[in-house]
Amino acid sequence: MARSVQTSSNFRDALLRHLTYTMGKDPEHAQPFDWRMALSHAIRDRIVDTWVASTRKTYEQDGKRVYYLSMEFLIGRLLEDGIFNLDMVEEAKEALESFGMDMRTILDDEPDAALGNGGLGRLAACFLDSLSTIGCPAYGYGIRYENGLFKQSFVDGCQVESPETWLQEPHPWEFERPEVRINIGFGGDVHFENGKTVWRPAEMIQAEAFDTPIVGWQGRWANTLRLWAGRAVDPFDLDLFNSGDFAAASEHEALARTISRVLYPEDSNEAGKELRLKQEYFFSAASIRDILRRFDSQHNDLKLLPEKIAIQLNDTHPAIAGPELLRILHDERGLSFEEALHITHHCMNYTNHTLLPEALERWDERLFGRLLPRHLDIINRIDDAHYKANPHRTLSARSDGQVKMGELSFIMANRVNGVSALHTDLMKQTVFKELNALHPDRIVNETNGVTPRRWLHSCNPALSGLITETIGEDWIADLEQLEKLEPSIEDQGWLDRFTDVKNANKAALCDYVAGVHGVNLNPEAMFDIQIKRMHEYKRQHLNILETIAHWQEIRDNPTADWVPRVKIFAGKAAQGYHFAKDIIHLINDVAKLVNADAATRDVLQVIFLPNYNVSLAERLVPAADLSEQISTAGKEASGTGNMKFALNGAPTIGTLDGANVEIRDHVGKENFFLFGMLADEVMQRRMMHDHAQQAINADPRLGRALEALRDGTFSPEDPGRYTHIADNLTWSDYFLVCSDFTDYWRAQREVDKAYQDRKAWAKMAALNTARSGWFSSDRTIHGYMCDIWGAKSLIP
Ligand code: DL6
Repeated sequence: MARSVQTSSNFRDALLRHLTYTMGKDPEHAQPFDWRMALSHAIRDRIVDTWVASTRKTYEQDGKRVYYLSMEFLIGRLLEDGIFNLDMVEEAKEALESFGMDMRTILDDEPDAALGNGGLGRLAACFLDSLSTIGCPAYGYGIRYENGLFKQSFVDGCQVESPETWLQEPHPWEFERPEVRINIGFGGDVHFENGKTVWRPAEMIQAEAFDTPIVGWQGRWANTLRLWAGRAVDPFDLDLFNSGDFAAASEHEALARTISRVLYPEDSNEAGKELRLKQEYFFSAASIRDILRRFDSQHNDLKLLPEKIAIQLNDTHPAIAGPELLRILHDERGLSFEEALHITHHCMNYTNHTLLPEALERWDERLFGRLLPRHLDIINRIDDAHYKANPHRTLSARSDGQVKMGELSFIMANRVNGVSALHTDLMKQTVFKELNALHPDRIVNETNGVTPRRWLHSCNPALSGLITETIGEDWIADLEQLEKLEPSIEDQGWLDRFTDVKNANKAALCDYVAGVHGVNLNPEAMFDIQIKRMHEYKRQHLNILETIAHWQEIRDNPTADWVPRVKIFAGKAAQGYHFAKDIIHLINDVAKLVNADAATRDVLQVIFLPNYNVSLAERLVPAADLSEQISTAGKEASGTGNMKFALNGAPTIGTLDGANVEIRDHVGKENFFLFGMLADEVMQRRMMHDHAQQAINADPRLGRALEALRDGTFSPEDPGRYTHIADNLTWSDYFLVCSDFTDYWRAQREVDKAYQDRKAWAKMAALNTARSGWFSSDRTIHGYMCDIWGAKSLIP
């Protein structure tokens, strides 16, 4: 006790010191921003102590280091995460309160680091947390996007994009490393000189490192996230400036900075495509140089590389890292091509995150050759070597005038993994069928997971508290201990407390929505939530179509015993994906009409919350009653939102797709609302030319809902607005919305029925929590360490 008072007063001093000397403010006049910065610095100091000790230990022990290369790290806010991981919630709160400040207000002042699109980027962030918690020496490498993913707002129900400005204020978590600047070349030509191949790039951009420490649970270990920013080699042309051409004088700097300006620039035009490829090479090449520099500081035999480093390619975006490492080993370090290939192969591993053909990267070889001429030669030689060993031309990484990054990654990698059991099986049967036949041991499965620190302990403190009170706190770093909750679930008193937590979380969400968006949600209703990127395969349109049919049915019979529901959506559509943007518009139009309908609004509300990001998910996940995971079977590689909801006590309504399959196996089929075709049935159904019309003819509810899209019910001011959506679903319907509609409707009515028995529902929800322990990213990372990297924890 005495120690905690002591620590607490030390922390108060540290907070005041940073407010005074780092921020230069008197507590009397300090603003929430100043307090946030002071608190961040005080917390950061503690993290840095761990960070320095971890780095020192990594050098001393010279264990294997893991390098996670990812175009995205969707880390969100870091202050709350740091406070929770250091177990300093009470100290921080007390210290702030002693100055009359409210911790929630301070935490909410932090902008989200929106350095990712969705699941792939958030997975990378969960992995960083788990790597540090486990104590595996690791570095995340990515891009320090100045503007990240766009900010989404709605004007008349339509998505409008504007730049995200998370770096407008000082970012307290990063350390600029001006001494780590690496020149990255583009274009130019390749020469053969004095028996050596030399690439002379035409353009150079400098990559400057910014480091963020990532601390694990209880501050026992901290790894580094190193993000690269684009800088000009010659930032300023004094001659041009003196001649009066001020804009041209700084042009180099402006152009160099565009490389790290936004995530996934619009690539529907040539300039956008080129910038994207440049981004990929920029961060991959800088990372490889940095990895080699660190290796060289401790070793002088390149043959040791595979023993000392493991590189993980998060999707194909960093695939060029393979040819780059090979190029340096061969062209610059003098190894034979075969030896360089052998070493590179044993360092590289590749995670596939999608089977969608349009998401598998392919580059026009003219563009590729123009930007990376030497790499194109090297890819040809990799292909030749692979062909020599396995004479099958179809497996080529370069064919039909394209460079195929999926095939290249597979050929280069020692291990290739899928992200759920079903996805890994489908990968073997489809995209990598022939390559898998040639290399049958290369593909392994590592089902995704989520960090329990952020996705339960910190985002749902009331549930975390109840769990800790019931089974102790070891579950936070050993999530499978949640199964110890099962006996308590039989106790009605405990179950009532579980339900009270959920109700309080729902009430908090209602307050937030009312305060920020001016909409009053019914806290007594079932909160039915679908939050994820907007995509046809995720089928937000199936959800809204069922909502329309449900609304029509309530209007037919308004006095029946309807189970009140609030349908909540959130998600961004890619800027050029017009159909997905039209679905957002439709949901907003449906919300407008339904929420204003006096006959139905007590039992049905619809809301689309703008600007979905990590912080919004942290509010929504603990408040959910029902989790919508309704993708066309075979299309969602894994999903991770599905795991967050189950962990926080929201049963799933879902298809047998991605990790839903494993979630259902774990939570029990009686605690999961299954519907829809299976992946192989989907393939068969698509062969029927009239699958959609057959489904429409068989289900009058579906026909009526589609008719409401056609007759302008939801857009009287522009009656034709949604005709194309109805037509698409009637005449094409690639994602089989119509074919799955009837079964989805059935499953939704089963949900209604189950929700009416509130005790049984509470039990189902609590069992979802108790049985979701396997979905911790700690379990996933242990899998990678053991099956793929051969890396060890350095925490004793
Ligand atoms: O593995 C993380 C995450 C999966 O959970 C999602 O199912 C999957 O869609 C996503 N993949 C991507 C890649 N591109 N696409 N589409 O984001 O990865």
